[in-house]
Amino acid sequence: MKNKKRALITGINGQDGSYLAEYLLSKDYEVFGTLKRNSVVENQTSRLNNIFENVNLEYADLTDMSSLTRLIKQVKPTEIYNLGAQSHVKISFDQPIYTTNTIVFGTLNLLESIRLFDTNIRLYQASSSEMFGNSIDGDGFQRESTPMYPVSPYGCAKLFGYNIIRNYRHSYKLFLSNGILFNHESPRRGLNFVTNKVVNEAVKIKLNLSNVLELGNLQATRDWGHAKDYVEAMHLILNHDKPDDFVCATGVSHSVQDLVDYTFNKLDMDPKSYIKINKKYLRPEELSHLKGDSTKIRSELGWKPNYTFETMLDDMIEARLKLYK
Ligand code: NAP
Ligand code: G4F
Repeated sequence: MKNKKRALITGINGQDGSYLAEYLLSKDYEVFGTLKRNSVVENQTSRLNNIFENVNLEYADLTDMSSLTRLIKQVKPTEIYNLGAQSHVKISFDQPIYTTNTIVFGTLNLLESIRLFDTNIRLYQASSSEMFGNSIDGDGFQRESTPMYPVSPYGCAKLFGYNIIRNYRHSYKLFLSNGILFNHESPRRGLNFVTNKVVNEAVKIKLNLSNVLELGNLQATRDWGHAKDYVEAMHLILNHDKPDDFVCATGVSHSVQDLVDYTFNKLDMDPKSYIKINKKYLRPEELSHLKGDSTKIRSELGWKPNYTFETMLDDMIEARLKLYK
């Protein structure tokens, strides 16, 4: 009998970690994942409710290399997906050192563990479109070749992660790949990211549970896709015949105002009566526009998204309505 592939996912209880775990189980993987110690254990694994009995959860922290080497020796993974991070851009301005520790030293701790203990492991690195900052090619897109000038502590840390992956790949001939993923959302998105914040508050207003939605910059645009589509890209990237870096995006961009308008209109409401701008949601430096060209992953790996901006939001609105009703 053929041995099952073993995947270790850092940040398995996050949005992407939970969808990726489901996807890999459907592909007959044995799935292991890291949990960070938290004083409140209730709800920590709520995104894993569907598969809780089928995954192996282990305490570890990306900032603690000993916990990672212990896991690598114990689990003997064939693939590692490094999804763990302090992933909120605005919070990275409030906690720049912690954010940097989780991303920069987290990635290095994993790389050193692989280099020292098992050089056959393949590693996927969760790189981000936030690394581009406000750099845009002449045709309005960002792609693999676009220069990267990040505008947040989170983006700067992710750029280090991206570069050190490439450096270790070339220096030590390891199978290390970056997915440069544009924003992706789902009903499991944290409520302090703008899509699920808008959806959640709009649904509450609809049900008379709230009467105001406070937001920051409505003009910023993002290339929003569905997390379910993006975890499939992660798996394709790591199962390619060579390690490489890929942009993953829908190629369609919308403003935060478009997001608000679509969500409120879907619920038969006029957003103008409820939206209030609160400066506390503005960032010290804003990344204004993101729109990704994912020609490379589409042509080389056959990836394409199934969800559009609208069907992604429909899924999120439906899930929230179901929850409150
Ligand atoms: P998420 O929901 O915030 O999940 C992040 C995960 O990382 C959580 O499980 C979190 O655990 C864990 N984590 C945080 N600090 C850690 C540490 N010190 N050690 C170990 N684990 C730690 O983020 P996501 O949306 O799933 O994103 C997954 C990855 O992709 C992140 O690296 C993110 O930066 C990157 N990314 C996301 C997007 C996007 O649009 N979603 C786009 C590009 C790149 P707790 O919940 O217990 O804190
Ligand atoms: O939903 P956001 O917080 O996502 P952001 O900053 O684009 O970061 C996400 O995508 C990155 C990929 O590009 C990931 F790497 C990162 O981990 C994360 O998943 O904000 C989106 C936009 C921003 O322009 C922000 O200024 O929405 C604007 N916005 C307006 N009002 C708001 C709000 N964002 C949040 N979170 N909350 C607001 O009230």
